[in-house]
Amino acid sequence: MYSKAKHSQIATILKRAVLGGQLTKKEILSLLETDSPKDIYGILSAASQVRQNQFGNSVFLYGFLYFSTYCRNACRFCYYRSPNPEPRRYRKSIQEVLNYARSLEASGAHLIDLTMGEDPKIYSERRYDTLLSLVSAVKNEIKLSLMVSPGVLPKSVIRQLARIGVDWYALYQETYNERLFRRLRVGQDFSDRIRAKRNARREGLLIEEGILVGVGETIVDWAESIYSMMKIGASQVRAMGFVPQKGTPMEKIESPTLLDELRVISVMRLVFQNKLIPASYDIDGIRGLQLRLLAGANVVTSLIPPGSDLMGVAQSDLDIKYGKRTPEGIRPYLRSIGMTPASKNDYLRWVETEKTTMTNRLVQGIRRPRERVSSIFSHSSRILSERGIV
Ligand code: SAM
Ligand code: MD0
Ligand code: SF4
Repeated sequence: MYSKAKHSQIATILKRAVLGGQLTKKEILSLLETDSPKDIYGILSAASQVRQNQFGNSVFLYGFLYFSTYCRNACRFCYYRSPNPEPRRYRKSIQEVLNYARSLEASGAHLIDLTMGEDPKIYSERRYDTLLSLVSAVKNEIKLSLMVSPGVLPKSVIRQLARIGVDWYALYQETYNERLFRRLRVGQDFSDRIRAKRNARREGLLIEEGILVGVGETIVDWAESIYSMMKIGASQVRAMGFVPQKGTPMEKIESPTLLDELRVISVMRLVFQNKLIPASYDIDGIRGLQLRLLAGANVVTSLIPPGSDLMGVAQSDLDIKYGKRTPEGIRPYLRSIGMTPASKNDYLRWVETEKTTMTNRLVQGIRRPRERVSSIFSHSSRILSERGIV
């Protein structure tokens, strides 16, 4: 039976969250656990209000360049797992990637997410030169923020990415339940994946963390994961509803309900008040954006250059051919739901402020030799002045 006491406890948590208060792990769990429609509605509204307070109606737009669809891994949920004969495998050249990146820049993206599978060709190189030269080439030519989503890289390569001037390292744990992790990411090491993110943080990169919803996790796992993503210092956090993929062992598993994904997104917004939360085009296409944004998301991700032969991840070919899945293509839709794309400077300013915040947190939280810390500082202030922000 649902008690009045429980309802008033949730109302108190929400009031505090809307005023910017921090939530404990227990409180996060209470919000996720409730199945009272009235409370769920309250949580979604509170999250919407926090998003509005922090970012207004403005939305950031991320271009997505999946430049190599080869992968040495066999994640059970993923279309691109190595044993799957279904996906079209390609590896784009630097010139091709530059053309796509120019097209995304012209279309109004704020960031370009350079993504690959753990491509065995690239992962067999001692210094990862193919990856580093591709990222450098994009950095030199494109004046947008860059995210790299390359899988688990050695520390030395992460350091090189930071030196090149990449802003973000995206690496999703999928779940902080280690047993479930091992079932999903077969043969991969839970701690190695965490360590790579810590290394990226120490090099001054921002990190994006994420969980999958609907892959056999429990509500307690959601709470643990959200709490752990906060502890690791993520600046962007996502919840991706699982989409079953042809040719994979999870082909017959159904997607979670949209409400489940929205519940996780909304609690993320209450916890990560001023951080970024994506609504991915890759899950439900354009129609899926509105509710995710209302639940607290403030970034639309997985926008792909018009007419390209690049692929998405969970929706590998949805809306790509006719250029609907582009920053330009979704602008009228965003306006129709009362949202507007942010300016380029708004985004760059957010990133640089966040870098300073995260660097300060690192300096306060970890005792490190002086030189390392000061090199992070000088790196961050150099970028700010290069971009004309300070
Ligand atoms: N290979 C790199 C890696 O795994 O970190 C980068 C690829 S990243 C784009 C792949 C992410 O997409 C996964 O971490 C997962 O969160 C998400 N994803 C993959 N398959 C999915 C599916 N079937 N449904 C929903 N999300 C999926
Ligand atoms: C997305 N398809 O944003 C992309 C991808 C990788 N950093 C992101 C999962 O939904
Ligand atoms: Fe490879 Fe990434 Fe897919 Fe796993 S999620 S199979 S690492 S592309």
